[in-house]
This record gives sequence, C-alpha cells and structure tokens, in this order.
Amino acid sequence: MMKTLRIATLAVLAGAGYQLPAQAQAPALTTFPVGSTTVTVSALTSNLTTVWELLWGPDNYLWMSERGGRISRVDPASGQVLPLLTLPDVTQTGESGLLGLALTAAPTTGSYWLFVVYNYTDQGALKEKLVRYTYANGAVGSPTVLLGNINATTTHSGSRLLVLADGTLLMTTGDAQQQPQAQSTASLNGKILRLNLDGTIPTSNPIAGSPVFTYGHRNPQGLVQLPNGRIYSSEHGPNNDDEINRIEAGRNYGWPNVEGYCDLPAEATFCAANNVREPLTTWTPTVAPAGLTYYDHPAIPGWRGSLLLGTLGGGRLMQLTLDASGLTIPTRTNFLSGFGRLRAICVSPQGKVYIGTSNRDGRGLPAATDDRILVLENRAYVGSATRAAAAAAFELYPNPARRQTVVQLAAPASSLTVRDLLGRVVLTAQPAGLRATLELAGLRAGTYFVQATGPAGHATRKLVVE
Ligand SMILES: [Ca+2]
Ligand SMILES: [Ca+2]
Repeated sequence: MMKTLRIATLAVLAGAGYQLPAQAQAPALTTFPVGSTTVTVSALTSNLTTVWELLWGPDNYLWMSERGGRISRVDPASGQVLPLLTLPDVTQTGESGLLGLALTAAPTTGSYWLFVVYNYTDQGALKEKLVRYTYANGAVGSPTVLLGNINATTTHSGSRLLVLADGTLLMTTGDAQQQPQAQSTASLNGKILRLNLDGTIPTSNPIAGSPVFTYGHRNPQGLVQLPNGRIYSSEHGPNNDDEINRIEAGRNYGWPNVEGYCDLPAEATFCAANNVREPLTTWTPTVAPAGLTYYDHPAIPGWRGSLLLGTLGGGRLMQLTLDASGLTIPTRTNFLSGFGRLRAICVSPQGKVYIGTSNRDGRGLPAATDDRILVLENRAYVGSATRAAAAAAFELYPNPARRQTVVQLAAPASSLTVRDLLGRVVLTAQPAGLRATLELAGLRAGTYFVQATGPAGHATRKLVVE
C-alpha cells in the first residue's frame, strides 16, 4: 500500500514538472583514501562503447563522446544516457574515430557551440576534421567545418579540444605516423592548434597567419587550462617517455628528434638549437596518459591544486601535484586500479570526478558492463554552512547548498531570480524583508546564478547546488 502511494506521489510530482527526488546512492564498487578523505567509486552508467570525452555542460549534464560517433548528454543524477547526435561520417578504425568535444556559449543568448573532432574518409584516405555545431532549444544543428582535410591514419590522431579563457579554441593533433611533419610548422600534424571560434586564425598566434600554437608533438590526448591561465597537456611517447608538458605559445616540444628530456647528447644539441621545451615529467615504461583535468574543490582536500590524469596502459588515476611556479611536478601518486583503461575525465561543480573507461577500444579486456562512467566522490562532504563575508549586495549561505539556501540582502529587493547557465529561469521568489530562503529541492545539482533586483539595480551571485 505504501509503495503504491509513493509511486503515485512521484508521478504527480513528475507531471507537475518537478525533478524526482534524488535517487538512492549507487552501490560503492570500491573506496580509497586521499589523506583523511574516503573517496567512494561507483558506476554512473554502464554498457557504453569507448568513452572518449566527458565534459560538464552548462545544462548541468555530462556531455560524452563515444569513439564510434555518438554524442550524448548523461544525467549525473540518474545515469540516464540521452543521445543527442550520431555523426554519420565518422570512420572508426584503430585509435581513430570520434574524439574530443568542447562546449561554449554562442553569441546568441541560450545557444551553445559544440565543437567536435573526428576522423572521416575522403576519396579512400583517412582524414581528420574539426566541426562546430550549434546547440539550442535542446537540439544540435548547423554543422560548420572549421578545419578539415588533416592527414590521419589508424593511430596518432590526437585529439583533445579546449576552449581557453581568452575565447580561443585549442586542438591537439597527432603526427599521423608521419614523424617529420611534427617539426614542420607548415603541417597541421603533431601540433597544438589555436583558432578563433569561427575558425579564423587569432592575430595573437605565434606564427602570423598560422593555426600552429606549439609543435613537435607525437600524440597529445590530454589538455587543460588552470584558473591561473597555465595550460598543460599529456602526450603519448613511443615505447618510452610519456610526457606532461606545460604549453607555451610558439614552443617546440621536440618530437621526433627528442623523446622526453633533452638528456642524450644529440637531443641536447637539437634542444639548444630549436628552443625545445622539456616535459615537466615523463614515464618509462609508458603508462599511456590520456584525459587530464585540474582539481581544486574542497570536497577532496588532498587533491586540491593538482592535475588529475587518466591512463590507458596503466589503468590508473594519477594525481600530479604542481609547485607554485607551475613548472615542476613534485609528486605523482597513483589511485584506482581494476577498472581498465581510463581515458576521459572531468570534475563537476560539486567536486565529483567523472571518469570514462575505454575497454572496448580494441586494446582492453572489457568486463560485461564496460564501458562505464565512474564517479569518484567524498560522500561525507557537506558544503560549508558558514556565512561568507562579502562586500556584495547580497550573500548566499550555505553555498554550495543542498535543500535550501538563505539570501541575506544588504538592501531591499523586489525579486530574486535563479537561472541555470543556459539563462533559463528555474526559480523566483519575492523577499519579504532582507532575508529569504530559497527552496532548492526541485533543482538539478549544478551551477546556477541568483539575481536580486531592487530599486538600485541588479546583483548576481553564483550558487552551486549539490
Ligand atoms: Ca616532447
Ligand atoms: Ca630524451
């Protein structure tokens, strides 16, 4: 009887447009310590095929590419996969196929640009291209090729995408097994390329009129920018010398003349003559470093300020600490094993780490439920409930918040409006005095903006809902 009533209640809520109550926590697959924090690992989604990219989207969903050509949104609360688009002309072969994604606000309000990079076949030859789609009103359309006809083969295709804070786009390319091309700034292979979001070449690029931002790369497949602006990349070495590099405009990263550090006599000579930037760290034997992200959330204090790296061959999550200069990695610590090849990684606004496995890519030993998206989280973490001191027009606490947040106004306001990152109004309230409580139970976990409107104008603050 109770069960029937409960289902009926849920159905009414769903029909009224409310989100269903948070689901029971997924069963823990394993746990591990990070300092005094216990990190719990669970599976968000199973039965995927070679997860290549994972992003946290402005709609508070995960955005995922699978190498065969499917792009989906994944509900981080339920794990439900919502397919968005299957690219009709992807050629998946060897390491090639649908690779990286990037997502950023488009000039039209509420509209987003989705950048995708993938391999395709043109007159019998394997190529690679960068395509921009528009995402608006829940649908993807208007594909525009920004860069195409890039040489490719079954291996060494890169390719990660990253929109930088300055509003330009980086794209990594592999050497496509044509090693000398990595040293030629006339070739698009073995590079990190930088474009404006319309595909034109930024006037601030290091080589006038060229998309080449850095060169001398073998096969970079991880790319991240820190809040301080510094850019880092992971790169697959041959049978030795996988690398983490700090990416600096115009620099030569050595391949194929230099593997890892400039430590052999011929390498030292080449490096001195060619302004080669040495890696920050290397691995021999190799670990096949792939997805790279930056963790700086209080939920897992022991990871704050570190790079997190997924590895394919090693099947590990690695924490790479950075010193103040950002030029040294003092420690490398391994976490997680037993989940196979780890390729895609991102961090949510709540400080959870999402990892996509790649066990069906032809080089793994897939379990029955592979591939999966794993969630790594501190389940004991509760956002600070202390009131933050701020000189702003209003304060929010707690923030991050779960069920409620309190708005403390400095001056009377006629309305409070909560919007998601697509600009959609998800909640409104009329404060009776200088204090109001916002009920957040109907909102998805993620990032929002709270706007207070009063006689003196607007004020906006970011709110994270957990
Ligand atoms: Ca190098
Ligand atoms: Ca070397």
